[in-house]
Amino acid sequence: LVTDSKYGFLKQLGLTTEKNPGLFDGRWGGSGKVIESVSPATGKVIAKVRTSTSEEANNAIAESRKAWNQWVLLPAPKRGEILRQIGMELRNNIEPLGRLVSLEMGKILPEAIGEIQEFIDVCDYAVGLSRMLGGSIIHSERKSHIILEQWNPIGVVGVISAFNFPVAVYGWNAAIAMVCGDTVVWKGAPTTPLTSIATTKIVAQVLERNGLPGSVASLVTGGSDVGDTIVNDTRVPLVSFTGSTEVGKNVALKVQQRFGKSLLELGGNNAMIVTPDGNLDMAVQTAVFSCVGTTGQRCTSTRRLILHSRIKDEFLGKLKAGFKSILERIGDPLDDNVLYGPLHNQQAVDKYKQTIESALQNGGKIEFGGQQINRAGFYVEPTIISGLSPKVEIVQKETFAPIVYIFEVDSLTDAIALNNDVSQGLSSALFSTKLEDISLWVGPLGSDCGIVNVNIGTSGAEIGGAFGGEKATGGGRECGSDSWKNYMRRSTITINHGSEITLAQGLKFE
Ligand code: UN1
Repeated sequence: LVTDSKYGFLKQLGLTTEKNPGLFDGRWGGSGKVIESVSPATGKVIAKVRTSTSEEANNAIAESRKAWNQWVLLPAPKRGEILRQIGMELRNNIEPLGRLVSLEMGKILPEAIGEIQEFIDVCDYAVGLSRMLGGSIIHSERKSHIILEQWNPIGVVGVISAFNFPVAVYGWNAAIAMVCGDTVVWKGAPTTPLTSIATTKIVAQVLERNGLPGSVASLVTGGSDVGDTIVNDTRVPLVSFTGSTEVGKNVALKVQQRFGKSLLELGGNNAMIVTPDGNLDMAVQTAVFSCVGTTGQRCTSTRRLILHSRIKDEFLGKLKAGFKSILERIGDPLDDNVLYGPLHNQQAVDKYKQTIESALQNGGKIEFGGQQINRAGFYVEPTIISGLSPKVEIVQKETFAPIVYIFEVDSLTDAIALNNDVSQGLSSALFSTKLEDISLWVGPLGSDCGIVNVNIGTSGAEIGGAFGGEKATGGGRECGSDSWKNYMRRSTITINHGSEITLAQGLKFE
């Protein structure tokens, strides 16, 4: 672990210079291979972490299942009280944990802090939910019968999350799963192991202080072999996976093979439509954040801008000015005043470059950016590309980088058709103040995405709504609304409180 005095927050989070075990199953350990955590801002190693073997992951599932026997018996409001304490502990650690996310993932500090806030918000949500996990009572067709619906905890939930939101996505899943009476085995991204360790320490400490097994929130670290252990294990009835469509599809198929359930948050290819009736300045301001915020590495980042021909030139001019102002705010994501940090790793830089090259080969015009930035770490310029056919491969697929494609249309119907003409269906946004436009956009012939915004960008969702998308995004919904139902199993209960047996459908069997 780096010992630079600038990184004092690592010690505050209980990370030591001695050993950094990446396995927690009630005890810290791990005997898998050692991986390096690299700072995206410098390209230098921050720490070495020992991963878990598949066998150890297997054992973590067993420990988590054992812990379930105790956890599931706590009444839901008591589980809510534990989530309240986790939320408090996160509040106490918001600054150091935010700094760690910024150091290890590479997003700017305010966004990293925002991500911890997202976990805190979902803890608060879970506290409320703990007294509202209601079922329904249904009228029976039979005399002296009653039908009830009870939602029961499902068991061990496997959470496999990505590097770009190394705390929040775990938080959404863990807080809701735990309040529903499930235990969790988490595999974070192999490139953000310190964040996973520090977050698990915070959660486990609260559990243990309350006399509960820390393995209610277990952690495994490693590559796809460790992930596969979770995916293939029948003791894990639900696997929540966040990552690429390609990997997610395999996860879904494997989980389905054993009749498990999967909750998928896969790729997005999010578009923002700007009409002549939208507020152009608001649209530009939000487009800058949606395109280049988190250096274009949110699943919800804007990848396509669909502009009405009447405002296209004006919008593009203003957007370029916005991007230009970002260039002056590039720097170390931990430093004040920086708005734009590096990509996560070299692989991301390579993909960025390949995409730019392919854009040029396909007749695209670079309106802004397009180059790697000459400094240490993984920095690239925020980029605007026009002149591509919407059908070309790079436009159809998600590149996790700050690249946005411009398209021009003459009507909202054409814009909606373009919006929907990709395989993914996560987020979408419309800028308009016309009631007809907005109604069309949010209705059956409008956006086919899970997130359908009006006069805000494609990214930056709150936790209160259900988060997720359709089509190749995987169909999962996490966080707010009734997403909790994914983490429980439904029991349909018919009770006969009379003194005769009657059959449904009026059937006589005598
Ligand atoms: C993700 O990129 O995986 O809506 C999640 C947003 C954030 C979450 C993004 N609240 O942009």
